[in-house]
Amino acid sequence: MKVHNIQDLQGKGFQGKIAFVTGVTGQDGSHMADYLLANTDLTVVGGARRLSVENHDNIKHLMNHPRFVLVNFDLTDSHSIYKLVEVLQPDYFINFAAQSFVKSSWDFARQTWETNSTAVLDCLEAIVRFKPTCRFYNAGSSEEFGDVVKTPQDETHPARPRSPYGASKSAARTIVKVYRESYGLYAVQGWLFNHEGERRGEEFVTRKITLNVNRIVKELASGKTPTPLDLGNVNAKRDWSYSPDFMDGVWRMLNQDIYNVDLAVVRTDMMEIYGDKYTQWLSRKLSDYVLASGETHTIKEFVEKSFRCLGLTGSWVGEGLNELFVSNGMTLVYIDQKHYRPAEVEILLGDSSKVRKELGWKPNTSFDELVEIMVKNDKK
Ligand code: F7E
Repeated sequence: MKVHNIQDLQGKGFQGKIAFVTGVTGQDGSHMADYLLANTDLTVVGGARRLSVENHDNIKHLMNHPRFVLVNFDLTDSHSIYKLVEVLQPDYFINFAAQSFVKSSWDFARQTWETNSTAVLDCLEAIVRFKPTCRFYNAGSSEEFGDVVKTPQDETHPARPRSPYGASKSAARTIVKVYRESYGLYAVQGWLFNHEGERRGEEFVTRKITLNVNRIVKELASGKTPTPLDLGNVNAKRDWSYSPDFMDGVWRMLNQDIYNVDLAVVRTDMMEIYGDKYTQWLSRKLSDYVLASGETHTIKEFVEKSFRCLGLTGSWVGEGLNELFVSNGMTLVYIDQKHYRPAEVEILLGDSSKVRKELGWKPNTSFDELVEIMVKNDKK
């Protein structure tokens, strides 16, 4: 795939409006690019870090798309962000690049902070300086709720992060709000509960399970004693959705029917054009929204359902670190302490009624369908 440098984009004369999507080779960035190319006539410029070994699997189908452009971009280099916004003049800046693996955020706390918080500040500053009308979306997370004080969690839940990752996303939310209110930017940050799919990284628990369940069933079918899967806290509960369903929610957040008046003067010309509708916009400000399925399941349930998709049933025996998932007298899953985190978010369950009511968003894929999609994909 042809990868451009930022300077190559100068004077390119793209047709129509432009969306810049960071982290485009990742799960969410690639699904966002797919969504925009299918549902809008925007030119989509995808930003990805330059690596000596390319990792373009999630976007290889876009290689010859006439409205897709790939550019070398590094979120941790503020010069790269400034240059990009100045040269490209995007209409939308959608930030999905992140250090997104919670467990690693204890080992790489500074890198997590710089990528997930400081870089967001740099994006906002670049927009203020070079394209203040650009609409900005930052990927927020249910990990910001952390040590939850009520269930389900909605937009009013306080920030109580439990990891450097959660703290970094929470700090980013604060700076997005500050820039929105200080400069009248159209800048939002959703709270995205867990969202998975066939493009999910292999270190996340869902993909780890669907890959290993397939391996184990294959080993059993060939008469081998399977090497069991090692997991951590299987009693944690998560609200899982299908990543492509969330892209529609993100796009709706970027197109809220409002006029951001925090600092703006009430304009009589807008009043004349839009009448009552304008007055309604004035009373409704730009919002951050929760995206969630509204169901919560344990890791154990994900394991059971995955095996069941391939026709295998089993049961959990033992407790704590000695807990096992067994089938026909064979151990298929065991617990390894090394996967436990220094602090865990025990339960996440999202209440997304606000986005459903105000922006008309809803998920289309059930938990059972999600597990089936992932297991079947890994079977291939
Ligand atoms: O863990 C438990 C683990 O790593 C889910 C990211 O997208 O969603 C994701 O963060 C749960 C945790 O995702 C293993 O302790 C047990 O309770 O798949 P995960 P996450 O940490 O929930 C949020 C919303 C984000 O924003 C993040 O970017 O599963 N668990 N055993 C395990 N987790 C992993 N990874 N590996 C295990 O062996």
